[in-house]
Amino acid sequence: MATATAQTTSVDAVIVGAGFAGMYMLHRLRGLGLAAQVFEAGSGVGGTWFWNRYPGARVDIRSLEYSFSFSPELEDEWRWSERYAPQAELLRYAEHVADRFDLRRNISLNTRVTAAHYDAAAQRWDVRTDDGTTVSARYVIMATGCLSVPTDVDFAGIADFAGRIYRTSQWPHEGVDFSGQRVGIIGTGSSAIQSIPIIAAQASQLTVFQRTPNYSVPAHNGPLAPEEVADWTANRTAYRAAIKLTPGGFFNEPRETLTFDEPPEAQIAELERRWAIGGFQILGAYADMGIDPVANKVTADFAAAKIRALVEDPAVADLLTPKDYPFATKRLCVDSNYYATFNRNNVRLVDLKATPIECITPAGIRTMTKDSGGEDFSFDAIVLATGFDAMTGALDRIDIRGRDGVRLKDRWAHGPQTYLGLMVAGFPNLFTITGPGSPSVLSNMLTSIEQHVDWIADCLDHLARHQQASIEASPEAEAAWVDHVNDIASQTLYPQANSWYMGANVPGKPRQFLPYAGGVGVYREHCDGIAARGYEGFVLQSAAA
Ligand code: FAD
Ligand code: N01
Repeated sequence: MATATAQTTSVDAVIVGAGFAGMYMLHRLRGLGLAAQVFEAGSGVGGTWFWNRYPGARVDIRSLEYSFSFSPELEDEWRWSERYAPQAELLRYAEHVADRFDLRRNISLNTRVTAAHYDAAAQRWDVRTDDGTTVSARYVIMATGCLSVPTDVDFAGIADFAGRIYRTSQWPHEGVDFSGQRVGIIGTGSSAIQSIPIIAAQASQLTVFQRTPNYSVPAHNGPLAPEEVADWTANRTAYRAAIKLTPGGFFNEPRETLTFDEPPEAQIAELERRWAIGGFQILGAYADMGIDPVANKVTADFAAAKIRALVEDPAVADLLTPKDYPFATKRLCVDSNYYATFNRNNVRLVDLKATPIECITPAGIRTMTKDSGGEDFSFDAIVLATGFDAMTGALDRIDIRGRDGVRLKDRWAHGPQTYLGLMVAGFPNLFTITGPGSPSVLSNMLTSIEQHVDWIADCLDHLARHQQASIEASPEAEAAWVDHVNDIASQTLYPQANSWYMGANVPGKPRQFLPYAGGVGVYREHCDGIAARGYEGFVLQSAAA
């Protein structure tokens, strides 16, 4: 068995990324007696919660559920303060996990993996990092994150801006004080929707540049009630088991009821009830919300009425109301005071569909209209809340070459192809945690991360017990899974939105619905069944002579 120390050049497994996925993977591999080394580009663990420190950043799945379930001791000793924990607390939790399970001794921080090349004769991967290290590994596990690479936004003139530019996803660790400043924010996705109310309360002026409005539901966040904690603690085992079989990997009381099974007044009452609870409860209201456009419109109209009620200026309310895609087909946002923020007299909304950004000037942002000159805005600071090259971005940025030197990026030139979102044909012993083709970003990611890590760990254990040196998806199984993923997606309304789920936010990225929309519980059954049938659809090989 190889050993893993800072000087090691040969390990059983390299894990890329030290977010929740990479850390739990390391813990499981250690439990199997495997030597693993984690490389993390950031200077700390925690992934998403290390990088995204913008004001208002917090989870939008209940913290009790968005947390690891693999260790009862960890669950017993950790206390969440709020229903939806803020970023700083989530980062403390990630750091606690690293310390509690003594993970840091096998995590190299400030180290970016730049390449991974498969050596078919040796049945091993050669992994290279940006500090010149080369490591040979039997297995490579990509825990690189689905939302870890910001999109490249290259507004003309951006380098000439005289003020400060901040990205929500690379926020300064010391925080930013916007007091007395004129601030412009570009984007109205989840990151912007969380940060806008807080920046608005601090800044002298906030101008929000919106290209596409998003649907957002209230979080109704607050301190975690002792009775909620007591109930969770008493029933945790049953809750955790049930969560694994839900569609989204968390509880939102999903019903079988179809929208038009109920009269309009009952529909409104049900949607009101869920709006009052807050968060993703609304998604569980009707089973046909995600598949039937007419049914979906009932919820969309309900949400539009809420926006009209919350925003005093009808013209602003109208601009904030999505019109060209069904409800929740772009990632639903969960907010604290977002819509009411537009009632403040220091906040202005700019519609980029009518007046696109022409350039960034030394003083601020210039927009343009079709017929006449643009408007100049002056800012002390600009916030880019412009999103991520989701699901494939981090993998694309590593030079990954499988059998016969085939590059993963080329293999995926027309969109990612995977078997279960876990492996790619032609890339033996390379695993992707929450990869494209798995429920991933459509779910509570902690549920999906644990499921993938456990599946991979069990798979490696199986290989060891059966004296197998490699596992690889067969092209046929991969093609069938891709068909299945596409088939399920085509039965939903998701493809109707220009979303990052579809790769639509990155110019030139192939249009393909990236995650698996069949649900976490159904997906788990697929994975478990495939493993139980001797890793059906995978080719296992013993060590080469
Ligand atoms: P990440 O946390 O993204 O970690 C991946 C790590 O890999 C990063 O630290 C990155 O630096 C590192 N890395 C990438 N490439 C390389 C490389 N080449 N070399 C070395 N290191 C590399 N999900 C939910 O379920 N609920 C939520 O409420 C929720 N809120 C979110 C809020 C924000 C602001 C964002 C951005 C995402 C949110 N997500 C949420 C999704 C979130 O990404 C996951 O919940 C989860 O944290 C992902 O963990 P991970 O370990 O898979 O990836
Ligand atoms: O990114 P986004 P995000 N000019 O892609 C706009 C998770 N998350 O960081 O919609 C002008 O959603 C873009 O406009 P459009 C969650 O999964 C969760 O906010 O493409 N505008 C959009 O408005 C989420 O979905 C939480 O037309 C430009 C915005 O920028 C995912 O991370 C919090 C532009 C980007 O929105 C990503 O969220 C934060 C341009 N050139 C994140 N380019 C929770 O609440 C982009 N935009 C838990």
